[in-house]
Amino acid sequence: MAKQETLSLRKHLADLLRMKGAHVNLVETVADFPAAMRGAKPEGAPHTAWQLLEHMRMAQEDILDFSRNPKYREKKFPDDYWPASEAPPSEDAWEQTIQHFQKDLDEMQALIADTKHDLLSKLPHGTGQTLLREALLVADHNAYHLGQLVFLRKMMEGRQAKKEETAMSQVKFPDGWDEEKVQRVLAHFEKQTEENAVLEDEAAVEPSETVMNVPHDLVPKVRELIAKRRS
Ligand code: NI
Repeated sequence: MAKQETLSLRKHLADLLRMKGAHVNLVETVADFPAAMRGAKPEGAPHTAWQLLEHMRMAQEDILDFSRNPKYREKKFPDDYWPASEAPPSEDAWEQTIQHFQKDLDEMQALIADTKHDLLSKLPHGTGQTLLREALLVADHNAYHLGQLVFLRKMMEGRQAKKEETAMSQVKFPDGWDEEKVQRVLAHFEKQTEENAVLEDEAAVEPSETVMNVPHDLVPKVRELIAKRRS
């Protein structure tokens, strides 16, 4: 291939690896991934977000190793490609995986950009694979699992919102009351000035009655008098 052609191919590969263009990139998707959702596996989902993220890191690291290490040793599937636990062992682990992933991606890109490496010749320690094939494999694998991560997050956030909505609508009202009536009463009292409130309280007092302040210890006596008078 003419030099100019490989430069442009190398540039396309770099963009593909960076997930520029059609996709959101990994950091955007996982940097603020809600911590409580990182180890959660909602019904129907094959993996947790942590499993997908770690799997992406492990697979990329493996492909990078194969692409540049003449002493490459084949890994065991699935143990060397999937994490042991569904949830990250710590908050730090999530962050470290993102950083590790970024570093390996940078190194893969550097490998592709370096014109000392031929993109199309067979890797000496492989069985026919080329650097071009390995770069495409990384980009394809990352794009596939990144799509799963985005979907998983949207699904969990959707379910969370639905749960909160249901919880709100399940507030129990006493007989004759509903959300609308509560709102009307609240609005009424908020509008009232203090003066109006006093007038309204007084309106509940019968013309033949008087409201007065009575010391606490006299209350039983007063009640007795009222009871006597009524009987
Ligand atoms: Ni995979």
